[in-house]
Amino acid sequence: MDRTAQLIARPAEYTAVYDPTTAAGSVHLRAIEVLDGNWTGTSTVPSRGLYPHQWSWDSAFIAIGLRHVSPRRAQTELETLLDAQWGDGRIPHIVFNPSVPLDAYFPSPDFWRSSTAGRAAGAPRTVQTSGIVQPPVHALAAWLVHRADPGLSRARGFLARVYPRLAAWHRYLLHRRDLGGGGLVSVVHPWEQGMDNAPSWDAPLARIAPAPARSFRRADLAHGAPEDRPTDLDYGRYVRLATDYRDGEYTDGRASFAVEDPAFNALLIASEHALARIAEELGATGTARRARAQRLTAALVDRLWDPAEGLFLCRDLHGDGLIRERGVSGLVPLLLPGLSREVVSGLVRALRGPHFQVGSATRLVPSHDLLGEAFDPHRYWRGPAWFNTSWLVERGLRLHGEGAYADALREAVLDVADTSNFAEYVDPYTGEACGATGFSWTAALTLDLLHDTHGTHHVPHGTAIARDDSSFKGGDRG
Ligand code: 9WN
Repeated sequence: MDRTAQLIARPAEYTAVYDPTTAAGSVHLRAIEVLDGNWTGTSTVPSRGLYPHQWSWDSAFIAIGLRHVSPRRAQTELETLLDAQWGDGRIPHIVFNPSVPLDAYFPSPDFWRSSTAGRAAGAPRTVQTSGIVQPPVHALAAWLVHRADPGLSRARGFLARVYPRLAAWHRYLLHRRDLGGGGLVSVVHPWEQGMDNAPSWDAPLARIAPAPARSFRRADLAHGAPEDRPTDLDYGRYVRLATDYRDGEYTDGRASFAVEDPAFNALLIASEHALARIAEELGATGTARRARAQRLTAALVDRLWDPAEGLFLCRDLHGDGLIRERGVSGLVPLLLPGLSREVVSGLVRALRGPHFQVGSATRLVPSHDLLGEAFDPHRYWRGPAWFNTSWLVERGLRLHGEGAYADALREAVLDVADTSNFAEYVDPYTGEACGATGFSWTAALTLDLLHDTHGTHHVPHGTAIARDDSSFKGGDRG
């Protein structure tokens, strides 16, 4: 749908389906209220204050939850994002809302200058975006959104319209971002991987000369405690990397920061499997895509698996190979089918072992090694637990037959989302809220877990459009 059509679309189409009398005060209803409050009419902001635009991987997670209460809105969420896709196939990490003041978020559109600096790469003329990307969760989200209401999806030609765009997105990543030549995709900025200040970036970032502090003004500190956010030095380096990329007209292949990350690549593989299903639904064959997903899985294990750790690690293309920091990113590949028994049991051991302590001392999956020097239970991606990563790990546990562990993690996610008021992230030991509350992907993934056909929680009668798809493992969450 084009932007004008979206703006004039009848709001009733986007109404969440629930029964407030049955569900008053419930976590389910409150999660829907968060998403309603963050909905702009064409997409959902991650958080009204801190992140007032549309973010790429946030929108994919949001659509995965929204599909249970408004499949139409979930489709629109993804369509709005895809309308901002660049000609070279990249999906930008932020799509800016022109009615939000420039100083509400940094870096703002006048920093990225997408429509001029990105012209050669095919940036859209009418909408302003950033020039970097985020993890490719979108094809997985599109497939799950389709499954929530196949009738509506077919009637609107949803998959037929998004498929070529998603295919171009994967092509961009596989052709322009295989900077190491080993088949995997590299990120060229920590914001691309989505776990901005993870300790894994410390070594590759240390080589980057920070932009002077006086050359930019952070907006995030107006909304969050400085000790829960990245440091000024981190920001100086983020700004330097983004400035250099922009000044090179967003041309790939020259980056001074280039890292192969396990979560980013695992999400690409999961999305490639989803694209195979989408192709089949559209009457084509998914064989080539499935074969590619298998090749990528082999490359992931070959390049990033550390058998001694029982964990995937990041690879620094300009440094000494594997970065020896244990992060949640290294656990995310558990969501993939086609892993050897050795890899699966290594990951489950790592999850429950001393470095992450899931099932014992921690409530959700910490973002970083509890025993690592850099661990900090409150500072953003250096220790706190985030709901999207726990959701991905829960999915992996279930896929690999670890139903009891998956159930326990699911229960914990639902409980902490509720008590933290849908926090952006939490102290992994106590579940204490950090960052923003009323955070969209926390609310959305809560809704998704509430609709899990395998778990013990059930949404109240009449509160949702639950769909079962018994044709593949994982019910409607497959
Ligand atoms: C930079 C929106 C985004 C998430 C990221 C999270 C944070 C942005 C920021 O917020 O990053 O993209 O300003 O810190 O790290 O994962 O997509 O929720």
